[in-house]
Amino acid sequence: MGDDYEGSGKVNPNDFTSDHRGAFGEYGGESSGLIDRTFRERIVLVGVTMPDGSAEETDASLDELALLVDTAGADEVGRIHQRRQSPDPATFVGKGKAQEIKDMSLATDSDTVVFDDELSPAQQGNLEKLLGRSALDRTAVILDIFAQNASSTEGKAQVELAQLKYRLPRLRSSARTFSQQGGGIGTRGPGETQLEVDRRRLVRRVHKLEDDLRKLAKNRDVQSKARKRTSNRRVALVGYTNAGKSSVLNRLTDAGVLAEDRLFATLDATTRKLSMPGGEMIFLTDTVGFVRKLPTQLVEAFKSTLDVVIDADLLLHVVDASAPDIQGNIDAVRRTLQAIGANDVPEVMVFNKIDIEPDVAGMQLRYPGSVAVSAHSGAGIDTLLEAIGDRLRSMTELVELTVPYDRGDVLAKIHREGQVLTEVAGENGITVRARLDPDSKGRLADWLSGPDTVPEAVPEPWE
Ligand SMILES: Nc1nc2c(ncn2[C@@H]2O[C@H](COP(=O)(O)OP(=O)(O)OP(=O)(O)O)[C@@H](O)[C@H]2O)c(=O)[nH]1
Ligand SMILES: [Mg+2]
Repeated sequence: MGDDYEGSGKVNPNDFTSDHRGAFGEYGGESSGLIDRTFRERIVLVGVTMPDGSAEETDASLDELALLVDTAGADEVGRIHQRRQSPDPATFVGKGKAQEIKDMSLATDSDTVVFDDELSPAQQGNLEKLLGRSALDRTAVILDIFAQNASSTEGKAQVELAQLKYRLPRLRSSARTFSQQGGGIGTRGPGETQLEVDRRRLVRRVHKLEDDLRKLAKNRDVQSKARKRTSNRRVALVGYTNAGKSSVLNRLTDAGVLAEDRLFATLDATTRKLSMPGGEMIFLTDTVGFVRKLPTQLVEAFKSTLDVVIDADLLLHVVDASAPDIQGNIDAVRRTLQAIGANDVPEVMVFNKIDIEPDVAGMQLRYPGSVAVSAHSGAGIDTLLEAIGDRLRSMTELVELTVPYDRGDVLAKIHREGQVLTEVAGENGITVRARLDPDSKGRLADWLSGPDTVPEAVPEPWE
């Protein structure tokens, strides 16, 4: 391949001043991303173990990176590992290691070297000079996959914003110092022409996207407020990418959302109503999957989408029981939940794909209250529904209220907001025993009678 953009039908990745805007990724042309590229790039992967990590962790992370690279449409042809006290400020790995990477790249005829950790713009520039080929990091690969998979207006804007924030500081160093490369992961960056003009254009674009996203988030906020008013509980599906979150949503609600054997198939949040066996309605939301070291630019850009997770009453943490490193995946998800501020939301662990891997007893022991299911066969789905109901109920209080006969509106409100267990007509009105969440209890405080919290362990005097 070469710099033959003219007549090749491709858009010149260095010409991002053109006016048309296809999908995002516009700045680099090739708007459809990597999967339909005309060749599969050959990639050497580089992992560095710092003192706070282990060689096994680096290996698991590199296995995941290989999957990400494959999803982005390229092949791993070699792998290099180094232990270091700290990253080299100039080249991330040591000079000797860099030479080793170059030798392996030549021996394997690789096009690109992908580092498992984020490279600074300077490191990236230096490495490209040293290696004579593209030097990318995990973040660039993940951004590229997101770029391919985004389909909604909001999803596209979020990914484009994350890409721009990643690219802006790298504008200078992404000006290629070698010319034999064209196309491929990460090359869809602006070239060296009119650098400052280009930078200003990109900054303007960042502001426009942030503005658009704010408006979209406002809209979402209105919808979510409307949902809050109904006081239906909100449950969010979270988990490692490809664990089966969308499949579980489909199994529970006939949502018909895309479920595919592909990393990051879902980028947009989809919410469906689910009617529980006890009759109450809940909102169930499917959202983007997580991986190790999810780029901060993406987490920030996807903030409004991830708000559904933070605001949820309960998380269903879906785990692929057939994955090679289950615990590593769980830890990666937990770390991301922590990063977005959702680590306090109660969680039910759901071990999925038990049709492939039925032996989950060990994991279930480690995670009390977890459920084993198969979204495909439907096994365990009833137990999952029960577990959701139980957990949600355990978060509500059993209270007693007395409502005068002329306040049918209050009675209706109790029915709407809580779960009514008994209604007894008395002298002063109707005495209702109901389960209410703390918000509803506050709104209905005027009508609380008797002990305002009924201890569940003591059935008297109502049972
Ligand atoms: N055998 C088996 N495969 C499953 C099961 N659940 C999901 N899968 C498959 O696993 C793959 C991923 O499923 P999705 O539902 O798309 O997973 P996801 O967690 O939504 O993935 P992302 O949105 O990409 O993060 C698909 O190929 C599904 O068909 C299951 O219970 N058993
Ligand atoms: Mg999905």
